[in-house]
Formats: sequence, C-alpha cells, structure tokens
Amino acid sequence: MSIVPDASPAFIPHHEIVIVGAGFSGIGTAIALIRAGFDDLLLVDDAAGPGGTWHWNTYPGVAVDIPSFSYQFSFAQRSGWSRSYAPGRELRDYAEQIVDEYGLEPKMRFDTRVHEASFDEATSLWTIATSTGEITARWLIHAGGPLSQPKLPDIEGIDSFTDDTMHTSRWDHEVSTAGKRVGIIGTGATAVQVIPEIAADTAHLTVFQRTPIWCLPKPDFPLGRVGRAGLAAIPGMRQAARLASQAFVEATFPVLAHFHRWIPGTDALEVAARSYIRSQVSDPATRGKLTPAYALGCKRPSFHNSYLSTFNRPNVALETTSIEAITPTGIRTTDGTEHPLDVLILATGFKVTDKDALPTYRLTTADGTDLADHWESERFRSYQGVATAGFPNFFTVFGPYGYNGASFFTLVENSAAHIVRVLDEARRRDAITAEVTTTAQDAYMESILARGPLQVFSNPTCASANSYYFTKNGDVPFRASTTLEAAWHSRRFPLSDYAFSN
Ligand code: NA7
Repeated sequence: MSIVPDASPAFIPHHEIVIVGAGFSGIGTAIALIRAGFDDLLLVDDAAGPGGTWHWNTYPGVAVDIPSFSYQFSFAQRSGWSRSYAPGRELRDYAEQIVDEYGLEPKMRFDTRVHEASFDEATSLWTIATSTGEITARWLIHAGGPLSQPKLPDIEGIDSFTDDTMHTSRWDHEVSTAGKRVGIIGTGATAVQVIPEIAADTAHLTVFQRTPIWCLPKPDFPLGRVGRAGLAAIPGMRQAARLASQAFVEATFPVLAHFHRWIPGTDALEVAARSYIRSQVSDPATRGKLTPAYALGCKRPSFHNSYLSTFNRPNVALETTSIEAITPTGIRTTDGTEHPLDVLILATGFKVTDKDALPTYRLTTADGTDLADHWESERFRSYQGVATAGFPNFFTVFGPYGYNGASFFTLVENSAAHIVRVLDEARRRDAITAEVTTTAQDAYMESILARGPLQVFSNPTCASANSYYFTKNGDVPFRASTTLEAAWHSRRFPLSDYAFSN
C-alpha cells in the first residue's frame, strides 16, 4: 500500500520502503511492515541469501550465546531447536524458513551492496546507489546489524603470511586445521567457540591473547526428541520455557549491566567466575593469564563449557606476549620468538562503532550532511536507536542507544514496532516526510545518559577491557533500560515526537 496515493508520477519511487540488510533485523522489520499493510518494500543484502550474521558465520562451533527460547521471534517460536543454545546452522535455516513462510523472497535482492544513499528534498525520496543499480524509496531503513563488517587486526605484515589465513566470519571450509600448526588471534566470543572445537585435531594450536575474557559456564544441553516433543505438545510448555529464558537473559545482562550499582552482591559473581576458572585450568600461570583484570560486564562475557579446560591440552599454548608482526611463515612476538604456522585464524571481531560501520555506506541528507560525519562530530545520538534528528525518512533497527543487550530479537521487534507506528501515522496524514524532533531526541538522550552512573561501564577497571562496547570517545551507546520499559516506549512514544510534512 502506498502512503501517498495521488503522488505525481515524477515523485513515485521504485519502492515505498527499502530495507538494507536481510538478516533477522531486516526480516523482522519487513514482516512487521507487511502486517501493517506496507507491501511495497525491497530488502537488499550483499550476501547470497538471508540470515545476516548467521549466513556469514559458519566457523566450527558457531552457536548462539543467548538461550534459543529467547533467540527467536516472539511470533515464530520453534520447538525444534536441537539444543538450549542452537548451533549457527539452525539459525540460518530458521532465517530461510521465515523468509519462505512470510513470502519474503520476491521482496529480496541479494548480492547487492549499497554504496551510497542520499535524500532529495524536492522529491522527499532517497536515492540508493547499489552494486546492482540505483533504487529510489520514500523511506529507508538500515537493518545492517552491528557485527557484519569483519575487522582485520592492524598488525604489521598482515598480508604477508603465505599459507592459509581467514577471518572467522569468512571461514574457508576448504582449509583443514587437522594435523596443522594453527595460530588464532583473539579471545572474544568467537574464539571461545572455535578454540575448543578445533584444538584436539591440530598438531599444535597457539592462542594469541591480548585481553582475557570472562568465560562462564553455559547451560547448554541437547533438547532431545522427548524434550522437543514436550515443548511442542504440552500446553504452556513453550511459553514457560520462553518466560524462564527471558528472565534469565534479563537478569544476566540488562539488569546487571545497566542497574549495576543497585544490585547487591555483584562481587560474588566475579568470585564465582574466578573459582570457575580455578576449577577448569590446572596450570596456575595459565590460569592467571586467563583471568581478566577488569570487572565482569565491562565487555561481553562468553559462555562455554570447555573453552578454559582446552588450555590444559598439551598441544595448546596460550601466548600473551604482544604480536610484533605477521611474517610469511607465522607470527613474531615482541620477545623475538617466531611462531611458525600453517594456518592463521583471525578471530579479531567486527567494526561495531567505527565510522565506516554504521552505516557501511555514505548516507547524506539534502544539505549534504553525512550521517557518519554527524555522529563523529556530535557523538552518537538518536531517538530510541531508531531515528536521528536531521535525517528525515530514515530509520535504523540497531542505532546508537537503542539496544539494551537482551536478545537481539527483542530489539528487532521493538524497533520494527516503532517504525511501523511512525509510518502508520504518516499514512494517516498522507505525509511524505517524517523526522524525529530535536526536542524529543534530546529528552530521550538525557533520560538514557542519566543512568550512566548506575551502569557497570562506569567501573574504572573497564578502561583496560578493550571492550567494543566503548566508542573511541568512551561512550557506551547501549539503551540503559529494562526490556519491558524499552518495549513500552517503542510502542507508546508520543507521535508529536515526530514532525510530518505533506
Ligand atoms: P570480539 O569480541 O571483538 O573479539 C575480538 C578479539 O580479537 C579480542 O580478543 C581482541 O583483543 C582480539 N584482537 C583484535 N585485534 C587484535 C590485535 N590487533 N592484536 C591482538 N588481538 C586482537 O569479536 P568476536 O568475533 O569474538 O565476538 C563478537 C561478538 O559476536 C560477540 O560479542 C558476541 O556478541 C557474538 P582485545 O580484547 O581487543 O584486546
């Protein structure tokens, strides 16, 4: 359905709505829009299929680290997950099934990279330059996701290694690590999953760690045929599992992180985490190196039941001396040691708040203001992570200060509800532009930032965590809010927070 039924032909865009990204952000937003009657939409993605992060990340051991009962859409809950924390392949299948179920395929254009988007004031349309041609749209939604741009380490000689090398998010399944001398740089959530999976088969595995990660036990268990049948057949069982899972996720991230000062006994968690490390790692020196010096929560903790104990293996070494260079034959550390390697794995994460990551293309308003420059000079600001004052007809599913750290699916559903609410109102008014007011954005930012002192991120030890939660300015652009509160505001904000024009 078009929002402007009598628009002049010159002003009729190719599509009413273009969504950049066909991962779960784009898929969930598209479904919410279609349900609200906005059918004329197109999703573009540079991948060859849907699923976003779950399309790209196929490394050994890839799995969710939020329980699957929560890591799914509320309107498309499954009983068929093989484990309480589903493997990545099942998430990729889930994305493909949802695309089928909701008939999204004809609305998707793959292998299409967006290069630039510019808003034209005369027509109130976006022109989106892509690798497969130009598209115009009334409304542009960036659903790119925060973990889509692989970050290569800035280490001398990165291109010089002559044997096999790969970033974890572009795993080359032709390369075998079995019987080889393997090096892996990074000890974030991805490395925590890869290392135990490949260690046993390698001739030798050297883990190059810069900053240790808090690794906690994962309540990961197979659901089995009986469990899955129970979830599907017993009335209320799936809902009960979801409720318990949501409560667990809420307590372990949004509440603990954003209301840290109010929660008694958080020190006890760190004590328990240390004791877990002691129970898992036999060598005291290795154990010491694997124990973080920053507060639990400064950076995303990992959950795995065999990561820490993998360092007990005789063929696994933890190297904490800094890397000086990558050489044609391996890695040289600053103590002069050469580490010869056959395979080099870069588990070095993603560009999350880097200037060229959000969004990944140049996006300009009618007066030429570039969004990335705007955020660079003004620091990140937004309204509920969805809209930015000065950028009409543009929405982000994951924008700054929008995500509270709970299941990503909750964020997607909240952001989609917010966007639908604005577009519904635009349709009611026959409006062709909608833009959040500066007053509304300022009030939102003030309310979120006021909670900063309560957050774990204000702990001084976070300075040594190298956490991607922090921007280069030291800001942590999370939505300091419980999930219920975020859901409420996404659906109940005053419509006067937006300015509409015909
Ligand atoms: P992360 O969590 O960003 O981890 C990247 C890791 O790579 C981390 O240990 C970094 O060390 C390390 N790294 C990055 N650059 C270098 C250089 N130059 N030298 C040495 N080590 C380096 O990415 P992941 O892919 O593991 O996880 C991303 C998210 O995916 C995760 O949070 C989950 O939500 C799912 P550092 O800690 O910066 O010292």
